Amino acid sequence: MPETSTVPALYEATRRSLQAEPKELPAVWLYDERGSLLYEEITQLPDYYLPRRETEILRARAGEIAERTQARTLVELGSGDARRTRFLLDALTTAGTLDRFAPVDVSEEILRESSWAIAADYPALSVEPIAGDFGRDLDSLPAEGPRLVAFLGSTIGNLYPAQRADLLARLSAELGRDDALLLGLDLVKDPARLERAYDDRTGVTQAFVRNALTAVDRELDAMFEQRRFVYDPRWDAEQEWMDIALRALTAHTVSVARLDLELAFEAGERLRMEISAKFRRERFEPELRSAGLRVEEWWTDRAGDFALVLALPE
Ligand code: SAH
Ligand code: AVI
Repeated sequence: MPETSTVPALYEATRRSLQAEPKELPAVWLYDERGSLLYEEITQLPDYYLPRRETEILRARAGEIAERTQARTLVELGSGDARRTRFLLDALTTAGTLDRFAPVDVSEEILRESSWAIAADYPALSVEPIAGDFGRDLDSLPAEGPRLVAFLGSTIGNLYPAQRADLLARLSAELGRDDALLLGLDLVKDPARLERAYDDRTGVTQAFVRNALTAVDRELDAMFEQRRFVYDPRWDAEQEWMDIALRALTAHTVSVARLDLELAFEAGERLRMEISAKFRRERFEPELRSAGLRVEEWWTDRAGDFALVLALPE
């Protein structure tokens, strides 16, 4: 689970979310060791097109990104197994500018493993992992520029618009003249395709989401029972996000001992586990602008499913 310093903040955030309307669990609970492995399995699913589309763009553009940014430091937020980051590491190594990689992730196990693997495969690189929450712990990023901050996989879509605005504003304040931001964004598309991507036939996505309940039961001495909930992912057309929840089958109460909470669920009540926002250029570009960033490049894959955006401070 998360680094010790982030635990009290996570517990407090969990209490607030569980008492909110609708009830919710912070998405960080999805990424314990098993959750990170399940997410890696998701990235191999035919219905979950995101990583393949992002790979297509990275393959085509990594060289150009390296040339434009001349990055000496690559920071990656929510790095996970950093599989697709290797396109950037390769291109920046070839360009001869990179000497430091700083992956930031709340899931310590996957951070440790991926840092070891990258340090072994890129021996000239200084690998400096930061175990922490990118919503809180951006103060300790390495200072040596030019820096490229990558936030891949459309993980920015797992933040609410206000959290997203806050993160973009803080990144913009952190970035110097020579630094750049690289964002992977899943784009709005046919809802049927989106719903299939989050409700795959093999049930891996459902297992990934349900695993967060198991994590909360274990870590917070909670008594969530899987059989009392059904998996309920929905496209919210107004917000343009996937709203991913578990829905209570019957009215019942759940105790969360470490938070001293008794939660009453009504029959049919949803417990939101995450949102996954989808983007359009005409809506996202103004968001970047309000944060003091501008789009330098907006690349998409051939099918127009996914975008990779290079943004610079204004
Ligand atoms: N970038 C990888 C992994 C995406 S999965 C890819 O594109 O495939 C999302 C990653 O973000 C997970 O590794 C998870 O542990 C991490 N994560 C989620 N919320 C986080 C937070 N608030 N702070 C830091 N890392 C977070
Ligand atoms: C990490 N993040 C971008 C994934 C997504 O698509 O929102 C998490 C995920 N949830 C279910 N499947 C994948």
